[in-house]
Amino acid sequence: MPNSEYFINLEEDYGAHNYHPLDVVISRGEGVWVYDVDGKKYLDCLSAYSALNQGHNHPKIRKAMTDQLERLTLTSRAFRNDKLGLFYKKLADMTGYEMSLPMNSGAEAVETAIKVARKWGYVSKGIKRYEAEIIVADGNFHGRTTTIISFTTNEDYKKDFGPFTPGFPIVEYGDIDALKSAIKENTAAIMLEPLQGENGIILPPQGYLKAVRALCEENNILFIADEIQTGLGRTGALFACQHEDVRPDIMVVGKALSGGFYPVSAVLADKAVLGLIQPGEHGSTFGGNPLGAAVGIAALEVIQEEKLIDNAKFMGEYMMDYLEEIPKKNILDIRGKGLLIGVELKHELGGARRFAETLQDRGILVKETHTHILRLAPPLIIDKKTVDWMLPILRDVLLMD
Ligand code: IF1
Repeated sequence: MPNSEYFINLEEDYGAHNYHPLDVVISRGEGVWVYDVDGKKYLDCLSAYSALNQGHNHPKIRKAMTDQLERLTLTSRAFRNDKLGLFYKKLADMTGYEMSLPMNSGAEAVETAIKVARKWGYVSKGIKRYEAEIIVADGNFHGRTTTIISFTTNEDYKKDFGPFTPGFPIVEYGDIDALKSAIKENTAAIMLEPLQGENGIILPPQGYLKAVRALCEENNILFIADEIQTGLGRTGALFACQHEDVRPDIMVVGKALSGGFYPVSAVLADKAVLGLIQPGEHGSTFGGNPLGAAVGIAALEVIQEEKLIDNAKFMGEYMMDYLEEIPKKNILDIRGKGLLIGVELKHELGGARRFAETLQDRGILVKETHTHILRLAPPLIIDKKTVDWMLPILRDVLLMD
């Protein structure tokens, strides 16, 4: 049996080096656990950046997928299929949005939301053609396409990849006055993450999302929420915006929409917005395919049937209470919502990677983000017994020299 080193070398020799992964070679996953090629077991505390809210290889989603695999995988949207309508209905029933538009990756869904908001700006709001702007936030992460990186504020993500797409003014995240000043007649939308994941689990000030919602109302602007990472239960609510009782006009979901089986994303909105899209204006070969639709329905059912939202809330609070009691030897800050928790280490320690590697040795997989922050985000199916196993190990490692 080839060992880890063999697979690592293959990746290094033949793959583009667009990542710097931990050197753990995983070959099997079940629930909250993964196993490497040597059979060592780890708790997955990243959950593929929230795509695995339902855990690895969930039996119900797997069954939906294999059943569908045996019948029909792809029709293209040139023909209809007997799963897509059911997926639309499930999304509408569960989220309260009247319509949806399915895509594959998260970035594609964000691109879709941008196109829909621009069209709404021209057709409904009467913005002069090709002058529509979408305001975004400093520190945003919405994906990797050329348009999306046009408005990232992280140089690594955009340097050398221009020319860029215009039309995205950037304002300070969490500053409502900055947003107010950026609004112009040609503002079609504001696009935000309700909690910035990649930027280091950054929560906006209390009341910010509500104020954004009100500002959008006053100025006839669409509120687009990117809940690709925060949505579908992760923060202890179906959508993180719901913590402030906010309903965005356009909701973007992905990742856990398939429970990690297959890329499935979607843009959700009411008819007044999504109804503007006409045949031929947008599409995707695989978007809305029956395999993805079957997987999506099952993934959403698991969130409901297993009460993953309640569990995320309960376990998240339980973890947070414990973590806050750990002496602040290495810890600068702990913040988060539900099961999306960031532990920021003191910057003089020289980075969180060393802590991630020690946790790997101790059987817990986490990933550092922005050098100093450890992101704790286990699958939402995690039970108290497992959390009680994990917490003392985290404590030990967070107290190391
Ligand atoms: C990578 C980060 C997380 C997202 C939000 C859209 C997308 C993402 C809020 C795009 C994707 C992923 C992408 C992945 C790592 C991961 C990530 F660190 F890069 F930022 F989760 F925090 N909106 N996030 O978080 O979705 O096209 O990837 O399906 O790029 O390495 P995608």
